[in-house]
Amino acid sequence: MNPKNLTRNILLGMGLGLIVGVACNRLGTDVPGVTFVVDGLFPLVGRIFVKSLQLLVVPLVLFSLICGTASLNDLRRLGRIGAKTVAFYLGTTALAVGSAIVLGILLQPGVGFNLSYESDFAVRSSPPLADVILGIFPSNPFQSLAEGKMLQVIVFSILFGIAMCLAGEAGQRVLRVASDLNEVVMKLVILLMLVAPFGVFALVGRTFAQEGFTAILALGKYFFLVLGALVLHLFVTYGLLFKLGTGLSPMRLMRKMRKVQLFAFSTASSNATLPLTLETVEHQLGVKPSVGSFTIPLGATINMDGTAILQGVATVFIAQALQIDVGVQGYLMVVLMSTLASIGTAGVPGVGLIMLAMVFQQVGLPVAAIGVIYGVDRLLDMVRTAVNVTGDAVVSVIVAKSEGEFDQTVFDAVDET
Ligand code: DAS
Repeated sequence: MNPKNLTRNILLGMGLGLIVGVACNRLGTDVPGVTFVVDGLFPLVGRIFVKSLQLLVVPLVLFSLICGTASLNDLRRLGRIGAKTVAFYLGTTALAVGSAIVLGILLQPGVGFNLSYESDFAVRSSPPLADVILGIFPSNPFQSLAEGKMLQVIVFSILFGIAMCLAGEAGQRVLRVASDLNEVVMKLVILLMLVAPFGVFALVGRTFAQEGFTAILALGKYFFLVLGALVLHLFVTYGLLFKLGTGLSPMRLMRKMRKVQLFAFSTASSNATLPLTLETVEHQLGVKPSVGSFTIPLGATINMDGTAILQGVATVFIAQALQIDVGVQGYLMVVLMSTLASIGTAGVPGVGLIMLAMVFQQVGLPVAAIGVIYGVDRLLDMVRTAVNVTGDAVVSVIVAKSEGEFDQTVFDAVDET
């Protein structure tokens, strides 16, 4: 499968999904066939597609991270790469939520919004922060793998890779097997991309069939402020960070990341997009597996700048709509909570609202008020997931280049369309 066509095919799937979805929304369920498409075809094809992607995530992270850690063969270097990566991830997340709060305070999206939140919105109980941090450490690696607990899989893979470095010839034999397995799993990713356009068609179609455009109009200021903040972070913050951090062209990065962003937009899941993000970062951006195999899985789990922007704007919006003065201390708590909450939550659809519940609980805002913004969240989730995966790629290139684990000829190669 030629990756050159992937972007075009995904765009085609998205475009068709948009047209059919809006048509179904306009026609309504009285028209024969609309119910079958909206409640049958779309969810079935969409779920099969996302499940098949999620199928790959655990083996891909396990083998790529074991190989990446073992190939570094230098514990000090691994520690340095880890420290740089986590610092960049948490730093950009804090910057994202902070800038979103400032924008919200300046533009006041919630002032005059007569908020009534008798909603049936029931947030799934979000784990207390201590449990989130504790949950990072696996007690049974096979259970972590079976349950797809990504941070536990990451911790286990790194520890296993380090042990392989210390195991001499035995470790080298395991490394050869793990490398071969990793190669096979990467081929599975390419195979799966063949059906991407169909999955994308169903996912986008269902979103627009269910939400249409009406919900957006009611929450216009909030919706477009989040959208604006996401676009600013994507092109200004990441553009500046990438240029200053690598001296390379941010536009070339964006062009090469386009299909990953479209994929993330369609699936609204960083985890589901992980196989494509890893393949693109290593084979088109020039990041060596020794770094990419670590930064990308970690980023899909702990780096969610787009989601942090939602936390910032939503907190200001709801506080303004309820005439509640959160205060400077309260907003600083929002920055801290949003940054820490992103550590323990996997990159799956809707996780942003679960994290928002954690933030609201911490700053004393009524969690039920989240129900007001629930109606337009799916579309915003799609956009912020595209921002999340772009942030992972930006930091990966910066860290790889700073460690000499970067192949500029790959980055400079002709852009895949
Ligand atoms: N859908 C999440 C992700 O996969 C982002 C979010 O819910 O905010 O990154």
